[in-house]
Amino acid sequence: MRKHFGAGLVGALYASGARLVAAALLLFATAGTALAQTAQGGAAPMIGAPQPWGMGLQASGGPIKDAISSFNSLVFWIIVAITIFVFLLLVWVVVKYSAAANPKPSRTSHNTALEIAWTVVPVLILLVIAIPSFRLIYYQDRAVDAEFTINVQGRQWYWHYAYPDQGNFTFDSYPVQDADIRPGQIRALSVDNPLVIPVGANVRILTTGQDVIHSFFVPSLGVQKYTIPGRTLETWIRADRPGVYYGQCNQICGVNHWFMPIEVRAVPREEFNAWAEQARTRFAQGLPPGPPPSVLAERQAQSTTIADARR
Ligand SMILES: [Cu+2]
Repeated sequence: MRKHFGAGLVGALYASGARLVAAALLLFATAGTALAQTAQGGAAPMIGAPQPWGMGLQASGGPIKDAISSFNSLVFWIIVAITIFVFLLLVWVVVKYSAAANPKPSRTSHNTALEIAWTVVPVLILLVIAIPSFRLIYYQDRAVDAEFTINVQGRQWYWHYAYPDQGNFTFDSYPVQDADIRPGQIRALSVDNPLVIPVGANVRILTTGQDVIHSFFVPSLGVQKYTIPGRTLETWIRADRPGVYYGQCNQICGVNHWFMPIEVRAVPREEFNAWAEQARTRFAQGLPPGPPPSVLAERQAQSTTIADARR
């Protein structure tokens, strides 16, 4: 009976210890990548995009992502501390309570103080995680002092954007086809009509879906919001550095799901005003609500060909 108890305990500790050491190694590697990304930051326009072999979070282009990154660091260091603690505990148990070192195990079956501690300490750790976590959720939830609003509508399979405060022009956004990619553009992320915002402005984003659930996701700006038919959800973005921030619909929404990359260009105020002025004229006629079925069929055929070529 006593023997079983000891073997079970050591076995369980060993299994969780091995898992945690593996997790710790992965997390150290992640932290290294994040530090390297921070070191690369400079005055040049930022490119918020995935990188080959990137393991950490994407670099931050604004305050929401800053908050996400710092919350991520908090949880990371808590995990590191727990991992080290469990590992040391494991070593201590193995060395001190092996059959050779401890031939006559104690008959202790419980220890009230210890049991209170291992209940209360995890609760405290969870509180330390939960409080900033909820704060972050509410921070992302509503735009405070938003300068203007952009309506984002997910459609099968493209994005439809509207700028109600700049003359209510609307436009559609499609990915640049592989054959048309120019230097500086990124395959499957660059689009024909990017979303343009002024640097430093709080921009309210209202999302809705036309057909199925899509998701507006731009990691470097720390935004992800579902676009749900019949519902309007709110969130906001702010880019503190000029640059190009890429994202995608990250809700599997149908066969042409990949047709929904997002490109956000954060530009100086004057440039934004000039763009809005020009966009008002350019999109004044109002684009048709979506491409005609023939174009859709053609695009679907193209994407199938591309998918075949990749196989
Ligand atoms: Cu989608």
